[in-house]
Amino acid sequence: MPSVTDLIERLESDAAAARPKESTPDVGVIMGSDSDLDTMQGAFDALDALGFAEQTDHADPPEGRFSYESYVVSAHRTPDLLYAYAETAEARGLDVVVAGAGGKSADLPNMTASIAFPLPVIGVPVQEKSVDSVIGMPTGAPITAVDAGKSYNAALSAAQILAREHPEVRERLVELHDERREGVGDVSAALHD
Ligand code: RP5
Repeated sequence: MPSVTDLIERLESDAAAARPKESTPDVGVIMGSDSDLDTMQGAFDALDALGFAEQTDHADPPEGRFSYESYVVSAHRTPDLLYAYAETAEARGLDVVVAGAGGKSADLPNMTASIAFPLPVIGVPVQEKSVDSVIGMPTGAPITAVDAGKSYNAALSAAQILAREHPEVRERLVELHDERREGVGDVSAALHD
């Protein structure tokens, strides 16, 4: 299992490698603790539904054009990892980061947005009590945020950013949207059966 120092070294060497965009992850999903995983699972579900592959080793990218990576990065337990993650995010090829944290000091999304600026960061408050922390950024330090727990929507928003440049992501987003729309019709029809 890699240590925090190993992870930092890997992030830095991936940034220095300047790999072609087709082989780097497009979306980064990070969370403050493994206890956030149940809430952040929605982000993975949305990215999977959109056809993004999980990339675990940047030197060995998965099949398919679009991928995401995931890390647990604690703003308080591993501030050095947070700094390395956010500072290398753009150079490692990411287009957008989805960052979730909970508790009253949910600093990970905000600090990631500050350090990775101008890369867009979408914050997910993991619980109700973390909403104020995640949306409470000062003027000039932007973050986009979803409501507490809405990591699925955060990943869709990340894909919407990518869709501006990639028609295939746009197409899949629209398909998924239509599937959900038809699902509402099916539920209504079932009421009358
Ligand atoms: C935050 O503290 C994490 O994002 C998590 O939501 C919360 C509690 O973390 P654990 O004590 O469960 O690791 O930083």
